[in-house]
Amino acid sequence: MNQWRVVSIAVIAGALLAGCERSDQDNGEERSAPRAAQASTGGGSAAGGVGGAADQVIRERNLSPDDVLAALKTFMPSGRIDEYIMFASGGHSGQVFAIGVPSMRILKTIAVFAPEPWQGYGYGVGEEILREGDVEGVPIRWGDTHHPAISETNAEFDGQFLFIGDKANSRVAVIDLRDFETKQIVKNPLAINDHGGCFVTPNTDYVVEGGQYGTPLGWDYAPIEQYKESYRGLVTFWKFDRAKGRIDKEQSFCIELPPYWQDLFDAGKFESDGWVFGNSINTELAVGNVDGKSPPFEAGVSQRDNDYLHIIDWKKAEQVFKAGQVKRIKDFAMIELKTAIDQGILYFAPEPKSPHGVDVAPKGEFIVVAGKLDPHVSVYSMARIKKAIADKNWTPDPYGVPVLNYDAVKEAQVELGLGPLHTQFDDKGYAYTSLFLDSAVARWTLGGSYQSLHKEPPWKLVAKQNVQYNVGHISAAEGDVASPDGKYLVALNKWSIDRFFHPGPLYPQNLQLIDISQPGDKMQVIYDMPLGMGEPHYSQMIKADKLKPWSIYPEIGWDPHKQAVDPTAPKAGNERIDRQGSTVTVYMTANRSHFTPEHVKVRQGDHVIWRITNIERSEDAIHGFALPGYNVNLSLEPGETATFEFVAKNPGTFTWYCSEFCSALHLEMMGYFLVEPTQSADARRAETTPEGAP
Ligand code: RUQ
Ligand code: CUA
Repeated sequence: MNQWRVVSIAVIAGALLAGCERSDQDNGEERSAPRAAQASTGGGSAAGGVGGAADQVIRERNLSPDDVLAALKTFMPSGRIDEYIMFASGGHSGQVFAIGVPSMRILKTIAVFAPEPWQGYGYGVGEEILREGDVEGVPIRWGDTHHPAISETNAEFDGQFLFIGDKANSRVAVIDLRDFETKQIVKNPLAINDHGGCFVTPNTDYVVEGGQYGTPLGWDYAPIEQYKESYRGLVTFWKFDRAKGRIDKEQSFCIELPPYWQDLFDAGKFESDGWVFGNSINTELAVGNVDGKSPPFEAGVSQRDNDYLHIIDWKKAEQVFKAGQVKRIKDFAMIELKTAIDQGILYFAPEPKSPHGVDVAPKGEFIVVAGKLDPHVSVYSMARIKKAIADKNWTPDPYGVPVLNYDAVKEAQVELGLGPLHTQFDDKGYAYTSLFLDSAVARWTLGGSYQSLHKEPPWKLVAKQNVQYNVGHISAAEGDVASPDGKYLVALNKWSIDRFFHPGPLYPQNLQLIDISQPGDKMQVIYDMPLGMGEPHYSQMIKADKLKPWSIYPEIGWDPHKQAVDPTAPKAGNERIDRQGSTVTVYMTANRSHFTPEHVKVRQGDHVIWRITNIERSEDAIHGFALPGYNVNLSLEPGETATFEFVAKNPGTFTWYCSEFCSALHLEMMGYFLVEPTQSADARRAETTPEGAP
């Protein structure tokens, strides 16, 4: 055993030497056989004479020095834990992924808006959470998860909660990071879909959900010809109750906005604390080609040279809401546009043509908006914004919103390349912006107090790193909080042509890990991670040791929905079956390797309430509970109790079993659910056979 360990370490050490020595001179070249030879250690190396073994692998696999270095930077020996955890939205999979960095190993899919059988979410339990997100009685069982937000304390990630928005249906979900499970879904009562959610204020007082396409508020009908008058934009402030771990709808409010298409949002901090910022498109109020003469959306929405950065004083808005100066729509508090203008809550600043992405710098003094159709990022200064407001240096837009003078609020414009979208920050005074059309990540310098952190002149492009391909968001290690770590950046690429074996015409996404630890023009792609499980849209990356997840639930009989012990949960010794009229309640426990009781007998038509507690206290001793014919599958983590109910509609002999391979006698972990018919088989068949059928 030991001998093998020594050898493998020596091989790696040899390869490291080979890779490190030559990686600089080979940066960015095409891979070739001669380079592979060059990358080798050249026979007996310093690494105890095993360089030859490394050489052989390097040659056989045709690896360049950069390849070897990348492998060494990302390889995680068995048993070692990743330094960062990245929470990536799952796009239209409706879920969230937890991914270890730098290994890029997927640790968990967190079921949020879509049922997930292996987590027992939506198959007997979890349905009450999914139902909270239904729209007017229509079950919605998917989501388009876009922007995850880790809870913050003093503008730093605190690792307690994760919020995720569903763009498709304008919903926000709360995930508790003690057990990595979804606890709540709230449906926005006014907006039918959104985009700029979720972003948290620096102490997670509010989870901000920015709108997207203009609609009549409250999902009402209005003809598209009345767009200007009847359609509106929106931003919602969901109040988060940290003690309860829930959004408090009663303490939440929204602000009516002109029917521009609000896009991304970010919360201010420190100098800009108390403010949120959102970019917008379609200040043209384009409605598509409704009349046979107007331009289609893609052209109509991009006609003007400027759209508006939305600058919102949420602390003032909170006071106005608390003073009751709101209108209620669908029993939800809304600050009307006129109130927002009169009370000095809402301001605009021009931003170049159809921008995208708004990101607040670590100390909160600068706000960066990317050009999308313009090769620049525009940097606004909070001090200048405050001065322009004090000086009333504005002209009103058609809805009466003050538009601040661009030159008065602009700090800098930095030319980066084609299709700038989203910006992240590091510890070296650099900002990073994704360039969708260039398929690159631009590194550029911040000015102001960040100037002392780097050698280059301020507000200048420093380097571009190519990525494969069409990058949307980027995510740096703690890259959008008060003290970013630098080190790693992940490019969330939309296209992966020529990178992987393609499993049919639906290609995986390509998440590329970039080493950003070295200053200047040294950046390196060190890992390509195919993800064939949805379209990760945005992610946040937190230091792993800030997370304090449970390994088992704190007590036996724990109800994860309440995050408290349920005193009525089944326990060892009190397992039983109670009958009251036609209601049968099962109190069951699960332990390696049996369910108690082993037989449950009911009559057809009985209402069955089935309760199960996993009474294990060992880490990872999970049991499943699969009940065929009734669409039930649970995942019971150590200590967890779960309850599901159904009407035993169909008689028969059903064999339930444990669906998690828990022990040597896992196959024996089963039981019988016997539903005695109340009618003869012929009578039942007659009832269920459609008329006219043979
Ligand atoms: S924004 S298109 Cu995150 Cu780039 Cu949704
Ligand atoms: Cu319990 Cu398998």
